[in-house]
Amino acid sequence: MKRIFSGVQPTGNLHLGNYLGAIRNWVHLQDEFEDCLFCVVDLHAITVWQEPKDLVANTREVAAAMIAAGIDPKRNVIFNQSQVSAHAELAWIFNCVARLGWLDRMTQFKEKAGKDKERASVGLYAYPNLMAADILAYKATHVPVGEDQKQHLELVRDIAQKFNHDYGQEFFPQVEPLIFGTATRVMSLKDGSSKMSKSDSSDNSRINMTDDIDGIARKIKKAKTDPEPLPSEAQGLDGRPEAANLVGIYAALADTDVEAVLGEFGGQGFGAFKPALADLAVSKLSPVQDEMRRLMDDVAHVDNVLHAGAERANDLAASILEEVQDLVGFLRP
Ligand code: AQP
Repeated sequence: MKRIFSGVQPTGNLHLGNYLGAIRNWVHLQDEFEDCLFCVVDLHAITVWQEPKDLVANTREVAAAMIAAGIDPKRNVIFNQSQVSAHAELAWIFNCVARLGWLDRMTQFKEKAGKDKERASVGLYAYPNLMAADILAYKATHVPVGEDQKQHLELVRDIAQKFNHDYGQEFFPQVEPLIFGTATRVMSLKDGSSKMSKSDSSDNSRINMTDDIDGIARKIKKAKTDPEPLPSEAQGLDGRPEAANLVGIYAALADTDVEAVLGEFGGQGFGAFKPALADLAVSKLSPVQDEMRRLMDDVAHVDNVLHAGAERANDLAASILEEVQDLVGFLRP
């Protein structure tokens, strides 16, 4: 059986990278896979400090974005992680399966902890173990993610393999990452070498899903570029990260590829390309944003979706967790 699991952290500033690299792809997957769980991963969010009232609002915002983008809550399970205790329970078991050396190699921890890793939370360090629990609590087989999560998924496979080996049973499946689309890594509008990120201190580095039309146009206009016109072939983007990023964003929004975009805009400068990109971004994002705003005004509906989703997720995870507890040797009622 094929089952999809994926998640987004409710850490505020949901951005175009989250939309193009994750949420929008999930909309397509719901037609391909019968069994999809999409999770607002609030347990992951608190690995760095979150103001409690912001966390609640951001949890609803991510759920609203999923629904507004076209993920059907009736056909899929949409829920927030903390409502399903199996995630935390299985994560503890995986804390005891994963090895320190494996976590030491995780580049995301190094990036997020920065120079002062002594002050990072233990949760941030153990984040990939919780991610393994998110996926394996449902024995999910496929996980759509952006490029940045590839290393964590390899660790999920290692944890599953070691658990199966230690407890002598092919219990957990080997998870396959699904990395697809033209926007697997949307970069910062201010620096083409770092990824567009919720936590970037510069708001101009990203297009937020809550930005209005003027904000989107202004940020694209101010985006860093170089003085050369756009090339006619993709190869000509080598060594031009900011140009490559804007062309990639255009291609993803237009549902086409980089070659087709360069076929249209090759030879033209950014003075012509940026307004076209801004118009495209506004026309593609506005309907989703309008629906997001409508949903954010209907908090009861969003909460009901998350609650109903959590009940279904709990049903799916409970029997898997019981089997794990039996394998590990935990006495249970
Ligand atoms: N820039 C990006 N381009 C493409 N995909 C991206 N994703 C994140 N950034 C980009 C994908 O979005 C999904 C949810 O990500 P997350 O909420 O777990 O956040 P993150 O990967 O830690 O990155 P963020 O959103 O920028 O947050 P911070 O600033 O905290 O690092 C994932 O599938 C991810 O691949």
